[in-house]
Amino acid sequence: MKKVLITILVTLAFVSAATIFAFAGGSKIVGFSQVDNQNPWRLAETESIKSEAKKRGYKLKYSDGQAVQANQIAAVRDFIAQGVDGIILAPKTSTGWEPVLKEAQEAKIPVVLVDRDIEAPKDLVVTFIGSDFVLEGEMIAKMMIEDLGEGPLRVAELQGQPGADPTIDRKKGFENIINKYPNIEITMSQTGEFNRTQGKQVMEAFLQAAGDKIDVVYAHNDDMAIGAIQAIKEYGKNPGKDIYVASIDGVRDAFVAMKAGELNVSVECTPLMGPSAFDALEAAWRGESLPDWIVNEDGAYRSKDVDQAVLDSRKY
Ligand code: GYE
Repeated sequence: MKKVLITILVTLAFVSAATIFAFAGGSKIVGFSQVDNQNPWRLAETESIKSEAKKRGYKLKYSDGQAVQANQIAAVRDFIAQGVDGIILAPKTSTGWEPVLKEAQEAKIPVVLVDRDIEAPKDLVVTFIGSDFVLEGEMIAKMMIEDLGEGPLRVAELQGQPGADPTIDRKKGFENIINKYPNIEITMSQTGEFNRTQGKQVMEAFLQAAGDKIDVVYAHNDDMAIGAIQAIKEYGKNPGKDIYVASIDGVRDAFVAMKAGELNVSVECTPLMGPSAFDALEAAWRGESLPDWIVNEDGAYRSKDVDQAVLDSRKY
């Protein structure tokens, strides 16, 4: 009798555990198309989405687009063909997504955009989760002016990947502010593709062309700034002192560089998208609608504010 009772109880426990698991997402499959993994920011985002999928019991199909939009479109098509329950997309560029998003919509697969927005009808996606890049560019320009004054300042700009939403808007935001100051000028501007190696190469070329005529480096992300810092050192100048260096993301390496006085400012842009991305998909599965844009709030840091305790508190 006792044995029968124990068997029943054990069976019940298993059944309820399985039910809880199914509700927690055990039966759902989610596809994640990442742009690339060329810098620590992207690695942190990939990790955030992978670990959140695991935590919530979803099976994640992951694709690295290797910085090629066509690869990402092919990956999304593949997710649709496999009949996934939802898609998380970190789109490289802001245009060219409409056809594949229509295919997802026809297949009734919700798509959540993370970290970069696109130009497409809003009803094609559940929401866009990301930072205000115009504001980030404005914050950089304001901090620079507070620190250095109203000029004359010659700014060398390292742009992000061409056609990407943060590249377009970080430039726009910075220009919104400096355009009010006739003596502040972007004298050189080129893409460093959001990575350290190319950031360094472009900075080397800038220094070769006009080493003594650069007052500021504005890099659209920290990783390019870190490459530029290396180039400035090799050129024989002091980054952070001879040339003011400012960038965006707030990755750990940027905090190391700020602590060393080589990077003057970094504006935060969180890559920790996992929890909010899955919250959005779950809302879509429940039939709820979300705002077009879920804005991540970001902070800003100056070199003088960064000590070991601040560095240790960073999560990415
Ligand atoms: O700043 C950069 C990354 O899209 C906000 O892309 C993101 C940017 C981020 O590769 O480091």
